[in-house]
Amino acid sequence: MDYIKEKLITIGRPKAEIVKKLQKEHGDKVVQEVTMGQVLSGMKGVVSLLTCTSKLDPDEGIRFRGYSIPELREKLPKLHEDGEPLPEGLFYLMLLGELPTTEDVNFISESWARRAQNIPQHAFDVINALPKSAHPMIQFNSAILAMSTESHFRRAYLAGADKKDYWDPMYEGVMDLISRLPIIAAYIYRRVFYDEKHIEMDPSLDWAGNLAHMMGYDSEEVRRMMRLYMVIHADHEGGNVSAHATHLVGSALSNPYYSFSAGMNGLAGPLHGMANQNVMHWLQRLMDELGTHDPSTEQVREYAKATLDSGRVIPGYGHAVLRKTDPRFAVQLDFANKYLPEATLIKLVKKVYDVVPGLLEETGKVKNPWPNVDAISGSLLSSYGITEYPVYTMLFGVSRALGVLTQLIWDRLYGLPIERPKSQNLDWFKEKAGFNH
Ligand code: AMX
Repeated sequence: MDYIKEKLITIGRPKAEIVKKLQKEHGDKVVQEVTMGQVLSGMKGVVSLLTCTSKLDPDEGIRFRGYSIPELREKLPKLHEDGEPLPEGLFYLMLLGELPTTEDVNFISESWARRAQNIPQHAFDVINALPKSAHPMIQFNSAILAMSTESHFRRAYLAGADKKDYWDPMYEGVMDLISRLPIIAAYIYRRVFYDEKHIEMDPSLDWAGNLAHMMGYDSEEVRRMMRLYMVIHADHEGGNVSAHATHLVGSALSNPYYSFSAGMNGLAGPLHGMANQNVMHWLQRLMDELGTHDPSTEQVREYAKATLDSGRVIPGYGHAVLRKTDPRFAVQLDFANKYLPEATLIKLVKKVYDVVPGLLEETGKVKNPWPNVDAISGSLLSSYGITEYPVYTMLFGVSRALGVLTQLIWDRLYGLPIERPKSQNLDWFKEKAGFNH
């Protein structure tokens, strides 16, 4: 057993005992009252999940095991003094709840580089069987499902593993799956946009650096941006669609490939991860229709207003939980101000930021008029030359694996049961409301 697994089980067993105790001895404690409005608005604010990897505050934004993004940028190991933290370090933090050393990060980097070597050929065959015009998320998810033939978890379950040991094959599967996602994503990218001219992985590189390398970007600048991108998209508490779907499917003891694939189907929705691609289409159409890359603030306002008047959402703005500017937006803006002060798209993003919150507030119905992570992430990628918008959600997905799959290991450590909330029909809700029509 490697030392990370040793640590995990040492930390995990007592916590699993606490979860059991809470269930058994405090099971009848009322934790919250739930209103009809909450249920009918998609369970907003209803506490119904146990998630330890990260926590989202409406005003402050995300904290990963207690650390904000600015703190992570300071405290997690980096390759260079002025670099960005390595996602391997964030994975370690989310898994074990403590900050990693450089040696810990190197251990994970090497483990992922080794595990990434064994992708079954049929995962690539499945991708190749799809038309190149199929959205990258279709290709990505098909490959993820195809790789479930390799599932340690499935094999261990069929072999009759003890329930309290399920976390172990889950850990093995999660490590394999995370290690392979950059290869799969880069393969799809080069297949669709670079005439199938694939680039081999470089085992000496870190996980995110390798992704940039295999996509065809070898400058230290792009690698730095990719590390930031992979860190900030990694997790957003347990109730968002991709995290919740992964957890829900995992609760049926589905293997990590099935579970993560479910999460990725959710990420592909326009109100969730696909928003990053849609922001770019929205900005591109704005520039095309106005015939300029440098529109006036008034022109941007009119364009945004026309979007709202036609009954569409402005992508990249609003959030189901956040009530302030997303710190993931703020950190990317900070990064862009430092490294890309003259980038046309970043200037446009700032103009949109100047006018859209006010317009959304004027509607009187939008609960959060501020930008989310997707309002700028595509402009950052595009400014570094990664201009193919359809791959943006897939890159989000590669990063999201870090958080949701770490939580899946913890779900099995805690021995969480199958998830089964109660549903009711309309008559039940009408009766509760005393609604007699
Ligand atoms: N533009 C226009 N209208 C918006 C809006 C936006 N950006 N954000 C919210 N609204 C509207 C809603 O559509 C809803 O309208 P309705 O009452 O007519 O149905 C009303 O405002 C109230 O919605 P809400 O309670 O403020 O938001 P929500 O929790 O229901 O939805 C979200 C949250 C993110 C889906 C929504 O803000 C949205 O559609 N934003 C644009 C898409 C986007 O950027 N998604 C990415 C989110 C981050 C992520 O997951 N990656």
